[in-house]
Amino acid sequence: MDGTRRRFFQDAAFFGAGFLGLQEALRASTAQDDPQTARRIEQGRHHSPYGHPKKKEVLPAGPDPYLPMITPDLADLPHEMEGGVKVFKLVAEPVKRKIAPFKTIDAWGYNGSCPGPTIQVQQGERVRIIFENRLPESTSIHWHGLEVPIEQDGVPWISQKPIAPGEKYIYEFTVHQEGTFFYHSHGAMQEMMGMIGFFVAHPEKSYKPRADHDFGVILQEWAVLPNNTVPNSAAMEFNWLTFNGMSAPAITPMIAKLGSRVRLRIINMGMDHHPIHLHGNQFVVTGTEGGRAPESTWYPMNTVLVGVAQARVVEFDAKYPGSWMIHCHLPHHMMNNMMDLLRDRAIETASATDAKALSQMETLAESVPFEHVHHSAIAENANSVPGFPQDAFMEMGMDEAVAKPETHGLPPNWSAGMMGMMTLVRVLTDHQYEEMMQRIKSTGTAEQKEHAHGS
Ligand SMILES: [Cu+2]
Repeated sequence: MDGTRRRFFQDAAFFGAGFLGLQEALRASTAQDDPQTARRIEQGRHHSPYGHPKKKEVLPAGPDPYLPMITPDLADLPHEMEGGVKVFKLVAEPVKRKIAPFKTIDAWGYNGSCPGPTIQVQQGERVRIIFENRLPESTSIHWHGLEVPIEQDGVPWISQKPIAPGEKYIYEFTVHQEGTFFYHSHGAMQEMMGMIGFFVAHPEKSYKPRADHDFGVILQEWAVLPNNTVPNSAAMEFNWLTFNGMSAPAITPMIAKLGSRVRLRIINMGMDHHPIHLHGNQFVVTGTEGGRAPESTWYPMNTVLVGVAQARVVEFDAKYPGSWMIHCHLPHHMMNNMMDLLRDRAIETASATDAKALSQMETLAESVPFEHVHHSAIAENANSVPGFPQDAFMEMGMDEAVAKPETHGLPPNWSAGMMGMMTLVRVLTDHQYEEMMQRIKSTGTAEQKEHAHGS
């Protein structure tokens, strides 16, 4: 059946089923979409080998309720229902993003956010994205990993005309897959300006085992010259590395309950591959950018390489209380503003004394424009030790500047050990967890405050 005819039948199913409610409509749509489902329904009705089972066992049940994914430091894109279609409004525009307490960049993103807000749907749903381009140049949106008709693929000149500044464009398709997908501009330089967001399709039937927490992380890298705010989208070396558009220690920790099952979905839109490492726990990779992976492929690991354009979904049982670090393990991705630091060292130290290098590092560390920055101790003879300094002046504790409910109770100067692509999965006991949820509720999460501030 060609795309137009299929859509006609889907639309007919939706409009015809107006009074049946969304679930019925979804069932109808799924049956139209998926010949296997349709066959199953038929078999159930007429050819059951088990005689005459109860009705509810025969008819496919509606989609299972799903656990929404939380994207720390980012909002979800709201939607409205129109005749059984989930309608989203997405606006591409320049965005100011505060990636660290002392660094705001001029990125491009969606709906005032970079990365863009998270889209969450359920397998089988029909979605309409009313898109508006407020960028100074043409753009389009590609639905990465989703099997959509060619005219919805979002590639300029191939599947559609580029969307000019000020223009609107409507994308519409049925999501027949489950998994971790993303939306992004199909211009390479626009991608490197930050134009990406999550598109999560929750399964019609819950994954087994079920997860109790579901978190999403977008990996991005930025080249921003000192005293500049505009990323160099043509750069091959990066000095700012972010999870969901925030650099450690400003990234909001993920909060999990002791004994729960945690799912982390990680997607990468950049120039480098990132080995993401979790401390103190083994996980299994339960999915890729192509959807759920069969359980026979799961094996224990604690570092997963998330390549460019890939998604990796990992799950683990949170058996151990504590604040467990999760970070990219590329050494230069565990740093902030490394270009400034390395520029001084690489160029100057070759011809200068260690003392001069030391004073440069001190000047740089002191230039951080807020109070209560704590450094680790150094030895009295530090200057006489070949190789010094390495990390001494890169560790800058700034607990107060990055405090939020989710950081409550961390040890003093916790922020000194965190930079770049790095955050915590905080596994809390029942009591601590309830307390934390109360705290988040009463104070609001970082994302909510940011959003309220921005709008
Ligand atoms: Cu990395």
